[in-house]
Amino acid sequence: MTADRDQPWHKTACIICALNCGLEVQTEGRRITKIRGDDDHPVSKGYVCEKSQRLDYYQNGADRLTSPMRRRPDGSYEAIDWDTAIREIAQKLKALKERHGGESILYYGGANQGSHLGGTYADSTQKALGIKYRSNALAQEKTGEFWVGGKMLGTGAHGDFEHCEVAVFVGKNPWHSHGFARTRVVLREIEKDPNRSLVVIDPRVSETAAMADFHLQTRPGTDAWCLAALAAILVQEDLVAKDWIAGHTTGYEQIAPALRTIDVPRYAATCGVDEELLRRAARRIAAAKSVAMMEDLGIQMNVHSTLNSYLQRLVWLLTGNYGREGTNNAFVPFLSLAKLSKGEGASKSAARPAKPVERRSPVVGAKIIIGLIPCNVIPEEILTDHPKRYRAMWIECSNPVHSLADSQRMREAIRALELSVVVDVAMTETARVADYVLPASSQFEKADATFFNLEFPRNGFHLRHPLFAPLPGTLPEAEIHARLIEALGELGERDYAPLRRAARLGRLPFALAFAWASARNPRVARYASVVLYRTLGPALPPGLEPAASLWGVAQMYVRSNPKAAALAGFSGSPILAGNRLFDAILANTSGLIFAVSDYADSWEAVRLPDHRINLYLAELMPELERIDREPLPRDAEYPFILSAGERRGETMNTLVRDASWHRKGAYGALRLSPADAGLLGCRTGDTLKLSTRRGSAAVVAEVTDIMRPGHISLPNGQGLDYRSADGRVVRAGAAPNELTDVAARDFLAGTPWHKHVPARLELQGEGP
Ligand SMILES: Nc1nc2c(c(=O)[nH]1)N[C@H]1C(S)=C(S)[C@@H](COP(=O)(O)OP(=O)(O)OC[C@H]3O[C@@H](n4cnc5c(=O)[nH]c(N)nc54)[C@H](O)[C@@H]3O)O[C@H]1N2
Ligand SMILES: Nc1nc2c(c(=O)[nH]1)N[C@H]1C(S)=C(S)[C@@H](COP(=O)(O)OP(=O)(O)OC[C@H]3O[C@@H](n4cnc5c(=O)[nH]c(N)nc54)[C@H](O)[C@@H]3O)O[C@H]1N2
Ligand code: SF4
Ligand SMILES: [Mo]
Repeated sequence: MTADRDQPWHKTACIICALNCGLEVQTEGRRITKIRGDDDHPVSKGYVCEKSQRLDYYQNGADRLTSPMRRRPDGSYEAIDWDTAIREIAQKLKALKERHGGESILYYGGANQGSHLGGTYADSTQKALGIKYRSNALAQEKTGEFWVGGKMLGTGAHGDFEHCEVAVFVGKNPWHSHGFARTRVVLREIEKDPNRSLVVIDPRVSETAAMADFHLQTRPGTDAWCLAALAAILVQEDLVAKDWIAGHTTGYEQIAPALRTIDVPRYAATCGVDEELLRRAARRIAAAKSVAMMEDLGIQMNVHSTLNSYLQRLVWLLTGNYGREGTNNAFVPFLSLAKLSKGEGASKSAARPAKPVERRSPVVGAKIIIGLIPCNVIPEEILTDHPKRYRAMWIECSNPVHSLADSQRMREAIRALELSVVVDVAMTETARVADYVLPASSQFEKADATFFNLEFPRNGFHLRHPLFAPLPGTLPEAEIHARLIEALGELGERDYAPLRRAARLGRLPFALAFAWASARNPRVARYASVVLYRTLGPALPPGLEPAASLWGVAQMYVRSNPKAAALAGFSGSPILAGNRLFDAILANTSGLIFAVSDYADSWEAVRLPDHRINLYLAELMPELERIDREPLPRDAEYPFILSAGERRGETMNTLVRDASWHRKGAYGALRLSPADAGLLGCRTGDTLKLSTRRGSAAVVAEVTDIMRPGHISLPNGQGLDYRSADGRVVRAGAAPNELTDVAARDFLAGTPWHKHVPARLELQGEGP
């Protein structure tokens, strides 16, 4: 791709991972032809990784949908028009609600990497249908972490890797997966600086581990022993930050005895890390002026998931690494993902604190965390004759048949529903089992944004303007939800008319009219996002209509965070400040800073008595005691440990479906150690049969010494059934969740053990 000097550059952002780096792109027709980092983006500041170059494979995938589809009894699909689709779906949803209540409908969506505005509109649909149960991808990775963070800190916290003296990554390979601004630049800076250190806990020599000063190369699945040993060394060698603990925390007296009795040499042997290396790492962490620490799927999708999230936090909290530069800090969210997940986006009710009632899923009784049903129990909540089972699912911007554990059961579960609706841009694995498939405009064909805003002390938000008109036949989610709510008879012209007039007069008259209308008309307050879309939307520049819900988010934000908003330049009366913030969001095509805080604010964010951090989680003590007694179980018939779903330079969940964008090495290769390859008699390029208790797949071997013997690793998001331009369906690579099991999950959060799947290998064929 060569840049055309005469062509304009358009501002947008990358939608592949949660960082959403700012981009400038050139286009030709409906294609994105040239891509570079946007230096004006306030967070990414010009940074991009190589994956951003491949976005046109998403925009112009051959299996983009251009018409609503209805499933025929024989499993084939027929195109239908939008009016028919919306009318039939509304009728069926209404009938289900009347017969079984809104609790019989499960909403799934709202947590993908690039598109969250749709979620603000789905909020109105959920209210209209009385939906009570929701889930999304966060409930198969981050809910355990959210639960622990809530109990210990009463807030989320994000590591300040840019300024830390010591960076610690546990089950996280930021070189490929990213996770904080300008990731690779920051990693290289830490690597080069002799006064800073990098600690990585990973069984693989990942790209990040290869840069580390301390690589704790654990046996797969033994992080609980490794982290407990680190915490124990801190206590036993008297390395804890005593004054800080006394001044800022509670529960030390309860957790310290448990850590004091831990047999460090035995734990080191269990996790397979040299005891002296563990001790040196603990001492380095304790001696540092600042430590930033981050966990990810390597421990979250693993045995002891929630316990690991707890022990990981103990390491940085026992050493006093919170609420200062270079440590871990509470960021000010624009709209928190927890609120969006709970259906509290863009509506007035979000201003009220949530009631602290414990909720459970209706069939299995699984703990609901941040409003989400654990993904792993969804099939069990459907495939039953329990009267409270889910009978319908609305699935948006996600591909659960491919991305959730046990694809076979997920397919079966969706087929068992009385109604399933998928909103997607492509004919995905999930769409292929749904009753109705609604084609969405792509993320470059509508205004869109995410609420993955985790920066501190200056937090940024970026509204992306559309690059293209919607592909004919597609609609943005905002329009789909508005039409559905109107078809349900919940909103109409009578609700919109006064507000439309006010919107034409300006933001202040609109704000006053909206406040007046929502006080008098309960439908306006209830369905705020759709009302905003239908009334304020038309007064926005063409193409920005779906940004209308952000007016509500901006108003709520300045009310809940007046100080951070004022420091970012949005001060004064809340209505005016909210209006100014909204207008600034529309005008700043590279994004803007909406929150400025200082480190002391991290303490305000600790929503626990006296703003004290809690170091003792009684609920996890039985687990901590159990690891002291019980070794990790082994499955003799399936001797390998498979990590199903590694992030690589050529993976992007299932956003890009066309495998031909991949250029380097074998697509979908299974990585294994030279020692294991020797025993199997296999070389790179050979085909192996990979089996688990749930399924098997043929995979291409990649023999590499980055793997520990006994540990094998399959990439994430591959094995998609891609319909190419000539109509053929091609599958490249193996779909990881044909091999995983819903029952392998955390006792508390229900998070799956995808990084710890017992597996077997057999040589099937020799490579070229
Ligand atoms: N390129 C690319 N980047 C992405 C994505 C993508 O699809 N492609 N997806 C994004 C998403 S949705 C997410 S959630 C993040 C995930 O980001 P990460 O969690 O960093 O990604 P993974 O590669 O799944 O797992 C991280 C590491 O866990 C290690 N691991 C495996 N078993 C164990 C174990 O027993 N203990 C420990 N300590 N580590 C173990 C693996 O070797 C791997 O290096 O990435 C995001 N970024
Ligand atoms: N075994 C195993 N399974 C895993 C993982 C693993 O490591 N191992 N990782 C897990 C993790 S961390 C995550 S986050 C999940 C991700 O899994 P999902 O949450 O299911 O996300 P994606 O696979 O990215 O699917 C996004 C879908 O949105 C569609 N889409 C794209 N743009 C738009 C749009 O503008 N509108 C609409 N309506 N749809 C759109 C895409 O076509 C795609 O079907 O996968 C999980 N699954
Ligand atoms: S770091 Fe993530 S958002 Fe940024 S360019 Fe790479 S894939 Fe895209
Ligand atoms: Mo994820």
